[in-house]
Amino acid sequence: MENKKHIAILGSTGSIGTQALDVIKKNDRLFKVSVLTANNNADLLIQQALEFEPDTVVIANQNLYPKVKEALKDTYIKVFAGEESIEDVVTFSEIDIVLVALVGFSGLKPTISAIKAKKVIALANKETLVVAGELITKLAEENQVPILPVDSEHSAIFQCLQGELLNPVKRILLTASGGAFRGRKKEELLNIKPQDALKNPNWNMGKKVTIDSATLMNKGLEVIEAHWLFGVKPQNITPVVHPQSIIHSMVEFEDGSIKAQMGKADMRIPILYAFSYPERIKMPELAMDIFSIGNLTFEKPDTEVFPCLNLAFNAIEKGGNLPAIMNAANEIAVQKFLEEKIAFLQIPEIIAEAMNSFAFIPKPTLEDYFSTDSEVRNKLNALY
Ligand code: MN3
Repeated sequence: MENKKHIAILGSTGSIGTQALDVIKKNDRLFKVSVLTANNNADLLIQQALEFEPDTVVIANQNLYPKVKEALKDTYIKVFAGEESIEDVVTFSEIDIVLVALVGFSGLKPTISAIKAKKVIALANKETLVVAGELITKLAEENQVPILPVDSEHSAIFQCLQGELLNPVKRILLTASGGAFRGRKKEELLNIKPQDALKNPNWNMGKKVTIDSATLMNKGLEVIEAHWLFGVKPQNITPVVHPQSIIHSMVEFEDGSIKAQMGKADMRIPILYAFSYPERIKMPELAMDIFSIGNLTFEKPDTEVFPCLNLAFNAIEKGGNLPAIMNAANEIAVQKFLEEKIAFLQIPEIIAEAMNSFAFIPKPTLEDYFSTDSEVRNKLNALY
């Protein structure tokens, strides 16, 4: 009877994590939660653990261990603490799929560990591929582990590519909502506050990715992500602003055909597809009424007002540790903007400055990625 897929959710209290739990709850004859991990939100982790009864939970913040341990003392749930524990628990034999829904660079080490343990990776953490895409894709190939994209655009591309194994891709049309400030002029962005930037018109997402959407860095990170996931050259990846967020991306083939994947702007669709792949599972609330959609429109991104997109193209074209420099600078700049220590328009300036000033390493090792990341963080944290 027991042939449910066992799922480890890294980052279960975040936006993707909670939506993944909703998918599992509504399809509990197919999926079972095996591991839950959280950084600081002990209360929600405890609540999720009591509801979903995983084998194991990890609280990354060690100070919160006693609280979680005490709350789960009458259960069989194993409780661990510390970031290193996440790397261990993803290797447990009962796990089939590891959903990496951690924020930022912190997703890298657990992803490497899960790939080495030959787990199917459902990847919601784009920064892992941005920083170390070459290393991760090579490692996944060596271990014959599939990386199933959970980012909505990449899930769309992945779906468009089904059945097209032998057909070369002419280009990827990567759609973008345009973020909170689409159509604005630079002068209008001078006094932006975090709460203005945190309003994405279509998607309900975490803070980091919502700010990244507003600067268009999210699309830049996704160009790099698509390059590594699908082996398409950056010059053949074209960002398209599609404000309705109904088409989640497109693939253009040599014969002039363009395939698109459409659906509600609901992250549970790519989450469900990654969990059920290659099958499709019924989930009635995800259905979209095609007659309720008005026009679908497409425009070119404004790279003058939003320079982050070009920074990302530069980073991936030069390669080496430059995407890692860009990513670390972006993570710090976004955090400083959220803390109201810098202005919105300083975000791309800080990233560009970091990309020009830190030492370029053409062929980085894994250690180089970590040292680049911490050097950039330390320097920028000291400056701002
Ligand atoms: Mn996306």
